[in-house]
Amino acid sequence: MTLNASVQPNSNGVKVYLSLGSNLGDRYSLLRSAIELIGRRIGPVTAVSSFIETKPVGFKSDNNFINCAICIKTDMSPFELLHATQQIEFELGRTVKSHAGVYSDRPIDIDILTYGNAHIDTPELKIPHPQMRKRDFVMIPLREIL
Ligand code: PH2
Ligand code: MG
Ligand code: MG
Repeated sequence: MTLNASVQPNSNGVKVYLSLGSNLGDRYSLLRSAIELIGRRIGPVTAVSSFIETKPVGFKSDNNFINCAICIKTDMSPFELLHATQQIEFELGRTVKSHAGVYSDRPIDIDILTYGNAHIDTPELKIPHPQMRKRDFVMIPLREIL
């Protein structure tokens, strides 16, 4: 994929904001492992928000989430980034993918919020994340690092 100047302002990569969540297993350590793998494989992590405990939104579960937001720089294209984050989810034990807004408990979820100022609308990937502004568990950590 060729990136135009508006999404790749300099050679240090595109600035990307990610939302991370976990509500199964050792939630803090899963988030820390995900951030470590993102830094090693995808690009430097330039900001990490506080980890906040949140009640599940959009589905019923007794397992609260830990959520955070991070900022990274990456040379990956949006789809390379999507596949790299999905690979990390898989390696950290994610087995079930959400379909059409039907959610379930998960050890790790990594969502792309924004990718530079790109707008992408495909079945596989939508950027900016269509639900992000409605979700406190996304926006509270995100505002902290913006
Ligand atoms: N993620 C969802 C659905 N609901 N609720 C909380 N509190 N935190 C999440 O990360 C979360 C959610 C879909 O990915
Ligand atoms: Mg999600
Ligand atoms: Mg997700």
